[in-house]
Amino acid sequence: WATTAAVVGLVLSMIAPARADNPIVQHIYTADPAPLVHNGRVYLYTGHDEDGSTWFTMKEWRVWSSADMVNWTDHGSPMNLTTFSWAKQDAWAGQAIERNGKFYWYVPVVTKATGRPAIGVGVSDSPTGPFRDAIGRPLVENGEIDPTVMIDDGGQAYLYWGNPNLSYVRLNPDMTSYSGGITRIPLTTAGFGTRTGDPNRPTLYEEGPWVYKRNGLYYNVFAAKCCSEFIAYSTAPGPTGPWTYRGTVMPTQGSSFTNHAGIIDFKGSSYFFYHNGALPGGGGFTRSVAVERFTYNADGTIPTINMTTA
Ligand code: FUB
Repeated sequence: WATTAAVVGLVLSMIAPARADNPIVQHIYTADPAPLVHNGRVYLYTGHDEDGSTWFTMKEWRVWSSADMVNWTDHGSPMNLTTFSWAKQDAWAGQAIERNGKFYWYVPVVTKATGRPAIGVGVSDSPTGPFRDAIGRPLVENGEIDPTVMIDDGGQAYLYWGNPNLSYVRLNPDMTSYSGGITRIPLTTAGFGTRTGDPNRPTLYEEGPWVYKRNGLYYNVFAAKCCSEFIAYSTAPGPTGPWTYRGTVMPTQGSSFTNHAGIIDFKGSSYFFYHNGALPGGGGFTRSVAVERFTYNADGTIPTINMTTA
């Protein structure tokens, strides 16, 4: 099915924008959504699960865009493992951001040198690429995954990441280097909820942080408690905490044992991106990106959001 669908999807993408229902992309498997609003469009950065995968078989990242959250344009794969000469495998979950007309895409990959994950950064003059390796080496080498990036009001940029820890650095204005050391955020139960049954992981925090600021409040939305992940969140008065656990955003649903969040405001609405196993043949290693529109509660808390397809 997937091969036939891929051909149909490719033809469709050449003659018309892709269609609108969940999953957003219906001709290939996609994972780890990272939306970016720029110049009246949403650019959606994803991973690509290969057909028939029985593990996370991911060699490239993909870009899609939309002006209306209904019709999506396929921009192909402007960055893959060969973009980073030092990368060996695992094109996993990243996030892109714009600064001074350039687009920086932070991604985790396993390195040839260490066999462990590191975080690289691609750069492009366009949100749709092509992206090149910005510095020719890993930006952060600490064996962890899932970077998320945010530029605070004063212009200070922060790069966060992590599984099993949660860490950050202060990026320099060039977005490709950082000052000071790596700070590890204390994973307290007050900050990240209480997990039972795993003495090595006392809090719910698992991976996939998505950090942003909205109406003066800092949000950290993350994948909780592998391995039937749900999406939970914490808030803080500042970009470095202290974090307070706020509860579940999206309960465990569907056939993917991971989930991964991305949140934006766009043209007057708020959108929650995630992934599941909703396509035929879908599951934990053949995932699909989807989106739900939602409304924040009056106090800024996030309501429970359910998958419309799972
Ligand atoms: O897609 C590979 C990994 O699965 C990601 O890095 C995690 O966030 C989880 O979604």
